Amino acid sequence: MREFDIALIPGDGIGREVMPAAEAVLEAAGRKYGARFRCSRFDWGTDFYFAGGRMMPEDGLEQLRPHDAILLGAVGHPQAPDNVTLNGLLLPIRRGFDQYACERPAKLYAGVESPLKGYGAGSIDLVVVRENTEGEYAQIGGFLYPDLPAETAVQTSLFTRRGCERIIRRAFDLARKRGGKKRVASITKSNAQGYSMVLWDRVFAEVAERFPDVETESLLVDAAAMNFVRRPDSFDVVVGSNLFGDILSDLAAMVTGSMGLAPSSNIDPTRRCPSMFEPVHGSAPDIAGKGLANPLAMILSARMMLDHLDLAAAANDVEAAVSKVLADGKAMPRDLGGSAGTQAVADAVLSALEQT
Ligand code: GGG
Repeated sequence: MREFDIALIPGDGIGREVMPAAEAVLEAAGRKYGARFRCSRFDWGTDFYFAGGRMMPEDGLEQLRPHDAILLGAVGHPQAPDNVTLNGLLLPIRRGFDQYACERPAKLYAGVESPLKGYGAGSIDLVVVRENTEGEYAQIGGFLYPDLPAETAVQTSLFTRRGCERIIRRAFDLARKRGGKKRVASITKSNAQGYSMVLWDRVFAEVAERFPDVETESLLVDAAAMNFVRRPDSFDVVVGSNLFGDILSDLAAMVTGSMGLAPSSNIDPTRRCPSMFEPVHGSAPDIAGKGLANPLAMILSARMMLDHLDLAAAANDVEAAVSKVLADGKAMPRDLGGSAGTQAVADAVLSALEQT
């Protein structure tokens, strides 16, 4: 029996509703494949912030460090500034544990309709690889003359050769591993960002030379957004900076059906620190507390965690169970045009998992 210590941070809003679905799926997959997940729950997030002024304790990273992996639900609350919730929890974990590789797959499943005409099951299948520790999220800057007419904000992006090189290399490795189109698209804006993105482009060209078997293209981020709509089926691996990757992964989620299907990993490939897995979606306060949220993005994030923990067979079964539920269409979540609530969708996945 393989044993794993998993830290659960349900967080805010629907994060708390979709987390139990992932826990139940982990338990079921573990039973089937001889793995035990010892889950410890950390009730950090905006309630913790309202009570004590911090999104997580000062020693939060030290509490998380001994775990094999972290599952996170969502962060964000209408009564708390978004920069506080993000900078108080998610970003310190990503940076503190050097989780530099954020991978966000987007796949058009059978039973799910793309808002774009003419795309069938499997025709869109891409992964956005997002740099996760620097770039536009570096939080370097400040305010000058606050609340005066001359109020000024300065924000600096940070692009290092090491940071660009390691994420771009990861994207090429992934294109080889996926064994599909073997194509990497680099997202840039070097026409306007004449330093940071010029370095990015230069490093991309250098890394590409080491992967002659992988096809490449370089797209300005605006052209990439257009082409995600115009020819989404042409993409395989798409590598971008922290901000560009974040924006394009929402677009990728929507052209493959819904944000409710979009999982995400935050990986430290050296495995020195625990990696974190979370749905791309946020806390969705408009539907929170009503049992309506689609748990599939959370379940598919747990699937990515299983894969990271070298439980590939269990991960494949979870993906097969989700595919079956979507193809059957009997327990379709509301964001995909059905009427099934969180529990009904989770139950359907569990029952499909038993049958696979
Ligand atoms: N599922 C985690 C979550 O709540 N994400 C919302 C969010 O604002 N993420 C920002 C980011 O990934 O950059």
